[in-house]
Amino acid sequence: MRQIDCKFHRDLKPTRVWGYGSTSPGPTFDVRSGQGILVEWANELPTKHIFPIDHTIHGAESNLPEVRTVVHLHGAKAPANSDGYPDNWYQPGKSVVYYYPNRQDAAMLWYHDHALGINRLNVFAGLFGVYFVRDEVEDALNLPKEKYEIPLVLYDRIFDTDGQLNYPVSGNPKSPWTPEVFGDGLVINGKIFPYLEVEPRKYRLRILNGANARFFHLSLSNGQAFQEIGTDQGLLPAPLELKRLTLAPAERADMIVDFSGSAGEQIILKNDSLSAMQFRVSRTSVHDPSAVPSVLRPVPKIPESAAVMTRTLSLIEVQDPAQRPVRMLLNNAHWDMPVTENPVLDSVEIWSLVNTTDDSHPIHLHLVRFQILDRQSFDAPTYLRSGKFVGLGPLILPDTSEAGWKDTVRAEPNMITRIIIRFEGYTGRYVWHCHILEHEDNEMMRPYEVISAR
Ligand SMILES: [Cu+2]
Repeated sequence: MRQIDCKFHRDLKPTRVWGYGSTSPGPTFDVRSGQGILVEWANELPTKHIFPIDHTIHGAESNLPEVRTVVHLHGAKAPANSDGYPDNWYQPGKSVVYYYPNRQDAAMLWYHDHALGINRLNVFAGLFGVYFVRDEVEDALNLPKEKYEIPLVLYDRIFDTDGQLNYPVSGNPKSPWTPEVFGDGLVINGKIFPYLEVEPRKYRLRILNGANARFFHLSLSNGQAFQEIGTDQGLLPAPLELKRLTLAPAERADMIVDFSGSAGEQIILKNDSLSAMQFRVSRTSVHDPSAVPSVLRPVPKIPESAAVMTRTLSLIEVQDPAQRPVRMLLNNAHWDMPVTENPVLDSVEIWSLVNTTDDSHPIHLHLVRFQILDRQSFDAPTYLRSGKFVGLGPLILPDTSEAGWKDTVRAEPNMITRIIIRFEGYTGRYVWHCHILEHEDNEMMRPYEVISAR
């Protein structure tokens, strides 16, 4: 991890960012399922942070070093001591070696900072990158590959007139935390409004929402559909046609776009009505040997009857007398309170995420993959007052694009969202949290512990 200068746009001065190695996003890992790797994560950052720190936030007190980092590989089935536990941060001049066994299905994972209380600032500074796991099932599909497979990391930033990153503050110098950060500059792979020269054929786009808080709603300017072939934790059972893709922070989508009917055209990837990037399709027709098979990878449903435990977990926003958010909580508990979620290794549980707030919160569990069961509206005021659950309306099945293995789920406002999880892999202390980083840093994160059966 180093402080570096990057050009986000031809017309912007170089911007000071933090990257892994000499880039942000950092280098892209490409590993094989079943072949473990060791990574030494060295913190060579300066000792002064580039953004204002809120010392009133738990874990970011003024007696702690300003610059602290710890790397989490999002979506990895990794041992607890290599998972980047938020308290296991270290200072510039130090490094750790982490072991990633990669004993999991082909998927797009991503690594990013996870230091307690300043994670939103470290990621905003640029500490994130992409990590692909490959396997034989994926190989056999003959999907577009190599230069026809493009990782797209989307995020938003605020730039000042000098081209430097600006992380907004609350206006209270003693407590600069703000509840969500939305940038006016949309960035893809470190560039503002980039273009990509493509051939008139199929491409595989591996899209990651790497933003602190923004949800993306993506479409193509010519009205063409994408074929979605995978989500967070790998391939869907079958390709899915969709014209608009919603991605919450930390969610991934594996998309096929066929440019074969668009030779000589320019197509814009749009976020709502704004332009994100441009594809410039060349005129000369090409031979495209790649395929999108109608059957991809079975995703066997975990039956609800397999669950040995159902946990009801509430999502709470704490407000000040002027109804401004002060912090967010999971089950009314703070980060440093005793562990309350302690699933047994290899057991199945249902987690009911009861969102009493007016925001959608992308909830992420470390270590595991899960399936979304359903959602239902409920009467949140009654629930908050009396703890009584009054359902309003029918059970809503997940979107078809949420049908695969997930590690991040949108807990929609005033809804209960149920997920089913098998706690496979390792015992030990992990975390679950909201992936809106401003929420995560301000108490919307809890430890959980996988315990052994004996
Ligand atoms: Cu949240």
